[in-house]
Amino acid sequence: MNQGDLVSINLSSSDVVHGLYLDGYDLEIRTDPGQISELSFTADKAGSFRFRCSVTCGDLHPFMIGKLQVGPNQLMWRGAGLAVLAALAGVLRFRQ
Ligand SMILES: [Cu+2]
Repeated sequence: MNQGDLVSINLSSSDVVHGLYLDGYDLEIRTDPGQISELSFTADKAGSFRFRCSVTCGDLHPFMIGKLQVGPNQLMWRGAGLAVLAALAGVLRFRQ
């Protein structure tokens, strides 16, 4: 996944109430047993963000963790690189 992508999370539970809290983005959803909760957002920050269950749900609660990896916006960097190359080409042409 890259910066600028739309992220859609469907959270479902088959036993008790669970939640999902995403660090860095400060987003949270909860879901009841048998239900599906949906969270959509634009991944506008690049980096590595931890998420965890936000409801104390049982013995395995501390292990309900994960990581969301958002890569840099490659199109933006490619665009910036092309702009630099174009500027250099312009400078070199002026020197001749
Ligand atoms: Cu939990």
